[in-house]
Amino acid sequence: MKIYGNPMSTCTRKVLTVFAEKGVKPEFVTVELNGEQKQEPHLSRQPFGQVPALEDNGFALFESRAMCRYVDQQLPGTRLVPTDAKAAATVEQWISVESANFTPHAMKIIYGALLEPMRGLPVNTAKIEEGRKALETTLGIMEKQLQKNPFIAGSEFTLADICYMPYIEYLYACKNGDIIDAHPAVAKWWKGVSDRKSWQIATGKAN
Ligand SMILES: N[C@@H](CCC(=O)N[C@@H](CS)C(=O)NCC(=O)O)C(=O)O
Repeated sequence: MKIYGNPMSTCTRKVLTVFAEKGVKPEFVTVELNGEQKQEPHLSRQPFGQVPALEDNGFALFESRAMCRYVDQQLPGTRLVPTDAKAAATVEQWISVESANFTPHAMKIIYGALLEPMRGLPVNTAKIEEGRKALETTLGIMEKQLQKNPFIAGSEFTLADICYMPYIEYLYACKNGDIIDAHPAVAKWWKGVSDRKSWQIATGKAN
């Protein structure tokens, strides 16, 4: 399988973590996020001009969460989305929380504190505060869940955990990790999942 992505991209890292959990290294083609992603040939792989995109023997796929599910099903090894209907639905529930109630708020903070300043704009305090306030509700709900369970969807590490990880890494990188640390069960879970070899590989800290 071939991944067209960028090593710094949150969505690319999700997919790379799934590969690493399976012990497989995909063929990786770097797409620079300097405009290359908005031009051909990449636009034919990802019509929104974003990374990542996947190719597998003529089959093409975009959207990182769809790619994670595909890779999980195609490669042997421990399933990151369980086959049991209730367990699978619980994983999907927490991935929905991630995509609707976690990531949009986290990205406000990451844009305001890191990505806009990287483009020469001032730190956007209003955007950061808006994101932090909104994330507080979600983190409170995650805290309750993680007080009772070692992983976000229950007793096993699943795709649901992976989906949150790239955004949490960037919250720390942009010096807003205190909102994670203020939730002890979330912070403990983050420490455990981010120590996993798969995450170390996906973020270039291990081979
Ligand atoms: N929903 C898409 C989002 C992809 C996305 O936002 N990619 C970012 C990098 S993490 C990107 O390509 N940014 C550059 C751009 O939007 O031009 C997915 O999950 O794959």
